[in-house]
Amino acid sequence: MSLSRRKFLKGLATTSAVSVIGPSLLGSVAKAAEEVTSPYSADGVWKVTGSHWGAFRAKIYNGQVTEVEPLPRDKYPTEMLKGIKGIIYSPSRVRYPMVRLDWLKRHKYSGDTRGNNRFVRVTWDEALDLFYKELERIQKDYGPWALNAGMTGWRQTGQFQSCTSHMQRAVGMHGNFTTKVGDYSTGAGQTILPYVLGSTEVYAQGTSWPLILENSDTVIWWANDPLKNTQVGWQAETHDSYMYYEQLKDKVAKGEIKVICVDPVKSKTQNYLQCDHQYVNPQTDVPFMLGIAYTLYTEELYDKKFIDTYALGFEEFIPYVMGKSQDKVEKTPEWAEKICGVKADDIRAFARLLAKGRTQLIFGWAVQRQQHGEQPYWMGAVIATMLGQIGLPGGGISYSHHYSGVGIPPTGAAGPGGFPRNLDEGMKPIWDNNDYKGYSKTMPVARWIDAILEPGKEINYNGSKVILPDTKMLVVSGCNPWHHHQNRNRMKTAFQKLQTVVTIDFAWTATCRFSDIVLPACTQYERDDIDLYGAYSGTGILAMHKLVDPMYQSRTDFAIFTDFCRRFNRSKEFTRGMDERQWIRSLYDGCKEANKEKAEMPDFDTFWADEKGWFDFGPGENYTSHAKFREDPEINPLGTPSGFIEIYSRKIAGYKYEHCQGHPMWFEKAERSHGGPGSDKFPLWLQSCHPNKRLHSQMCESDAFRATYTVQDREPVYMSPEDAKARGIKDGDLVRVFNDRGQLLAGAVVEDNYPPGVIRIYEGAWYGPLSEKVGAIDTYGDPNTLTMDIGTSELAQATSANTVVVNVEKYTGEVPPVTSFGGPIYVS
Ligand SMILES: Nc1nc2c(c(=O)[nH]1)N[C@H]1C(S)=C(S)[C@@H](COP(=O)(O)OP(=O)(O)OC[C@H]3O[C@@H](n4cnc5c(=O)[nH]c(N)nc54)[C@H](O)[C@@H]3O)O[C@H]1N2
Ligand SMILES: Nc1nc2c(c(=O)[nH]1)N[C@H]1C(S)=C(S)[C@@H](COP(=O)(O)OP(=O)(O)OC[C@H]3O[C@@H](n4cnc5c(=O)[nH]c(N)nc54)[C@H](O)[C@@H]3O)O[C@H]1N2
Ligand SMILES: [Mo]
Repeated sequence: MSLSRRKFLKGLATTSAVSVIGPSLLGSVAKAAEEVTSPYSADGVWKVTGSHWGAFRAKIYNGQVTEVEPLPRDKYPTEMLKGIKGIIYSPSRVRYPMVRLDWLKRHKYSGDTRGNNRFVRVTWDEALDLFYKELERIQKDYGPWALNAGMTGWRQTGQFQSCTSHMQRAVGMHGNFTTKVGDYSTGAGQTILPYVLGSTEVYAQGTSWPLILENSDTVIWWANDPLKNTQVGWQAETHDSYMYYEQLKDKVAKGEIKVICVDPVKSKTQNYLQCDHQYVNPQTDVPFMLGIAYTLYTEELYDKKFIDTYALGFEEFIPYVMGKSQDKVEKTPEWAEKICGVKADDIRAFARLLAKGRTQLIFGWAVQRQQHGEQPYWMGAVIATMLGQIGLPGGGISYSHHYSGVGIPPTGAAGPGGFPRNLDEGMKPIWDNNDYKGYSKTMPVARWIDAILEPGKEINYNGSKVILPDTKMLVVSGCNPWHHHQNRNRMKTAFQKLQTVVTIDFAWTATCRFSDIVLPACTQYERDDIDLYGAYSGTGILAMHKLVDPMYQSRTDFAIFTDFCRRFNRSKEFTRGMDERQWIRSLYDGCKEANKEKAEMPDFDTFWADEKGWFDFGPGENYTSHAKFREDPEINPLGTPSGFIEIYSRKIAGYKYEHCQGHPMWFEKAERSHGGPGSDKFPLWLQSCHPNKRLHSQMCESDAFRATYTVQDREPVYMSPEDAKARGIKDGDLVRVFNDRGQLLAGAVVEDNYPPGVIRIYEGAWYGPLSEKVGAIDTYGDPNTLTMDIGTSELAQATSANTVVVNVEKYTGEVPPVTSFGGPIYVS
């Protein structure tokens, strides 16, 4: 289709939208006049709602959100609230049910052109019928093993409108499907730590900030950027952590607490706290830590009594450190220096400092999102065990303080339940078939592309075998795999093999582009809901008021799947006979009942009508991690096989894996900068951290807000002055970033925060391929165009997104337009 035709059709879409707004405009003016009861303003209605970015109130005037501001309760709101309006009114909204042209014409044989973004608008009934027929065909011709509806992600907040649950319950009422274990966030960490500390740790409550501020002499932020990462939360974020960061900054300035950020990059947190920075070469934290362990051991700075009482396996581990086992290499600081780039004397000084006073170690998650990501986490636990402070306030180890308000004293209040993901007891799917033909029903989260490319392949996973299922069809809701998964060109090859892909979203992401049927959901700002205010703090219960009506032809996920279930007579079972308001009310009532000992929550109607917008559970109480275990390890054992901290795991050793053995070890990476494998050809390490001004790919579609950080309309690539100069690149230049897996255009931002050999492109940048062909350049700057798609090890098989090297050059070719935004090409 020619560009002019596309423009013409887009023009039509706008005109019809205007004509729809026309008459209703009058209505909403009249309505607005009646509804002006709010003390906040006389010329519009203010409503409270929530989001991953926090709770806020929005002004609605003439049926449009005109202003967004944080709740007065939120003393440290994130700048990202400025991007909210742009999500609702994004030109990249999914407006109508759409079906890919070639799929309509050639059906399951049309995979070769998947991604060409040419779509036909259909009615809701047509789209849902096609979707239903495809599920029928897949269950009939193949079986549950051929359907993957198991992916999850950062769906918007709200306990009732949890879109992935709506999709999985509805699709599950029709038939069974394959799904995943683990997640991209902490796949390696949550798999290794139960063997070592007895729980996943990564999602555990952490020692409360007041205790850390009072008791710690030293705080180590290890691979961690909380100033950046606690701007968002899994549930509406209170941002109370920032009050404690402020106090920490104050104590750093007064010399009362020493804070060190261990990171190749000077992070936002380090810049804010004005604290010490310990540079380490990327992906080499384990050698650094082995050098620390060597020092603690040889200088007898470790806590023998603690190890004897609380841990097992030190005897098996120490010979490795001393060069008496395995590789016969002594892990001296001099040995470590050559790999991790930290001077041997500095390693010794670091170790001595850790042992000197009360030390709180706090790990972030990016360091386990790399090949052998299990090892730095295990090794961190070993160091903490040697220091002997686990279970003390302000001491020991945490793997979660950068996440969702962990460390704010929790109230212990129960949040509202959610819409059920699974079938109710006794319900059976229409296709009641559990025969997976020998394929595994679940697979490690990041191995689903392997399954498409190599069906039937047997892989090791956490002590068992997984046989990758032969996937023919995908259903995607509440996640964006064409942002979250690694290696785009490999994904393209895999997607050509798929017969049908169905996506439900409100934003026309790259996942929509690579789908066959796309259904328009509405945003959370177009529906009612309730949420816990503060995921880990349990600060309150938040009313999420619908701000505006669903735009275009979008619907709530609940409405979409209620209608969908009508196709096979299951809509009553799906909804349990309740409408949206009844569901929200019942979740609220359940929450009120669960908290009755704790607080007197008002009835639902009072709660919903309250202008304040949320119910307050009051202040929380301080909590210390692992304190009970320390108090009495016999009565309160850890969840490890022995009940003790396992420095050596007999169970893991028994798996006989090459890349995860009986105790933590250093393994060289498949790709590593600073002299590591691949660096002769591609000398720069690409880290794809979590964005400072987005939640993954969410809000990238918010045009005006995106413009506050793009460079020549592209995603920024941050790099050191040295690397830029060596390549003749200046701040603001358009550059090409590439390796053997792919290439992308990005805009150079030159910053002192980056050391030579390290560049950053934030994950979640919308993939914008110049064409659907394998190898086509990405016009916007999605780092997963370049990343490697391999498992961390046989243990966790998690993502290794941060194991990748690349090169950068100034771009001098013809500049293509950015193709990521603006939705599909409409074809009639
Ligand atoms: N290179 C690299 N890759 C990474 C990471 C990394 O560090 N580096 N990090 C990984 C991590 S930790 C994570 S958690 C993942 C995140 O990966 P995802 O969770 O897949 O990322 P999001 O961008 O949050 O995608 C959510 C999608 O759901 C849609 N959505 C939201 N709410 C609703 C709703 O109510 N209804 C419907 N129908 N759709 C909705 C949004 O529009 C969006 O397209 O990315 C992973 N990928
Ligand atoms: N603003 C914002 N906040 C978020 C999110 C978001 O998308 N936006 N996503 C949320 C989600 S889903 C998750 S999983 C968490 C992610 O939380 P994390 O995974 O902890 O966060 P990242 O931003 O990827 O990386 C944190 C730091 O790790 C450092 N780092 C990377 N590799 C190494 C290494 O090899 N060694 C050392 N020492 N340091 C290293 C980086 O330089 C960076 O400063 O964040 C959550 N918070
Ligand atoms: Mo994550």
